[in-house]
Amino acid sequence: MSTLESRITKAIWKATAEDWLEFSEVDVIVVGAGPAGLTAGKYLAGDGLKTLVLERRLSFGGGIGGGGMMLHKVAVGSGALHILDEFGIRRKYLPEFDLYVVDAAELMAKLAAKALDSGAKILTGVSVEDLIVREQPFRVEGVVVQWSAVQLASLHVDPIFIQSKAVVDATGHDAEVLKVLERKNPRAGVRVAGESSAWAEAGEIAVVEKAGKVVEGLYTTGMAVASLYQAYRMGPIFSGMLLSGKRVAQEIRRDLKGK
Ligand code: 48H
Repeated sequence: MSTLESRITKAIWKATAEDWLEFSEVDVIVVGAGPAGLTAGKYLAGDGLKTLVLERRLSFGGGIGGGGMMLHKVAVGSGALHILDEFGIRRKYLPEFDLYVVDAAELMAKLAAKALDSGAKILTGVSVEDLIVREQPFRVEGVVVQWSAVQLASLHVDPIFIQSKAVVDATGHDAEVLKVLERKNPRAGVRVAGESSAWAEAGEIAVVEKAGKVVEGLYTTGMAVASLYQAYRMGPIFSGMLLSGKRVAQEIRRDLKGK
């Protein structure tokens, strides 16, 4: 019998390889495990779409964990209460402000847990650095990925590929995937305008209304929407992020499943 040490190594290699073989071709890749990406992941997987969430960091939650200026609560408007219910997230209503507040830790943990329970696969420590594209018509057919650690070490290591029917830019303020599209594929005609200053009500509405398809095969949700369309920022209120994630999932379901 092999030693425990060698069995640990073999078990990890085998199960990891099985996952990468299974998830090297999926229906939807969500780039970024922040509030918008995790919400999208939950609804996409719940709709029966094979969904892979790729996250650069070794944790999920994106900007949730920082709360509002490091305070451990974030605000949520009443329009997203049904999503909090679907994820089992507790909240407190403050009538004097007509706002709900949730614990940042609970929001992060339960968004991720529900996405996983719905069947989404979340891989952390993986960065999306480029897109797979085709022409006539121009379309996106997957992503190019690298270990985040390799990027951080500035090592010259060639990345590998993951094929998908849809890619979602849920990378937040930086809109990293959309910027790759803009920089490397000018024929796609997409310009990332950069977000506007703060106007919470207008920003909350825009990130939901404008979430969706950007070019064939590429969609966006969350703060990346604000960056793309120069919409206003809203600060630490997360209803728009949750609703935006749900909205993009609905559009992808319609496009891929016809309903
Ligand atoms: C893999 C990547 C890559 C990459 C980034 O920033 P996020 O929380 O994004 P959203 O849109 O879900 O939520 C935005 C919200 O947190 C926020 O900042 C708000 C509401 N601001 C308002 C205001 O006024 O400031 O999450 C994005 C995630 C992060 O975890 C990144 O690490 C990850 O995406 N990520 N993952 N490959 N190339 N780029």
